[in-house]
Amino acid sequence: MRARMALKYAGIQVEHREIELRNKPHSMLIASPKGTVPVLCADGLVLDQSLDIMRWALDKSDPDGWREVDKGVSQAWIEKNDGQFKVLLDQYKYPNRFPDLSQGDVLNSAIELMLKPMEAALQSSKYLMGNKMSLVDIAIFPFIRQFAAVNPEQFDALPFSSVKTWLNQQLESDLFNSVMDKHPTWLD
Ligand SMILES: N[C@@H](CCC(=O)N[C@@H](CS)C(=O)NCC(=O)O)C(=O)O
Repeated sequence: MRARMALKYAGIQVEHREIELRNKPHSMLIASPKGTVPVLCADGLVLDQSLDIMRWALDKSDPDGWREVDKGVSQAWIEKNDGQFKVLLDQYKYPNRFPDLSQGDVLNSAIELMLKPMEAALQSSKYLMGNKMSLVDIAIFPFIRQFAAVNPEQFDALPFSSVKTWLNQQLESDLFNSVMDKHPTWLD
């Protein structure tokens, strides 16, 4: 989702090949044996990390200055999201895979790690890195969207009104909605 959003924002046209994860096309695995999505083939490169695709797109065009933020702080947010928070998100999404973990503990860890710091940042500015949207908001938003969707009632009951406002603003944005269209499945 975040790779699609960055490509769209940068105005980059791609040939979009939607694939089925259960039936990965040979051409995809030839390009990227890692077998995860997204994969971007462009400029003679194969980029198979969504963050790399985002950065590649913004190197081409960054009309609203999504990368004009403090590098250390933005990197710290993204590393925390893609690292520890992603682990908690999977534990929260797939409790059957983690029978030894308590869902309450997982939720509390996610709150302490991510939601509380996000709420603090978003109480003082509209976006995570200040009053302008940045790469950090787009990189993190799909993960918070997934987190909220696991148990919407539980998420709604959390005392993080600024995070909810930020999430809703992203969900209602033209950019997000413009990348949500369905594509036919690519067959080699
Ligand atoms: N760090 C990678 C993670 C990519 C990833 O794990 N993608 C999942 C889907 S969200 C996937 O393709 N899994 C392979 C599979 O389920 O077979 C990125 O951000 O691009």
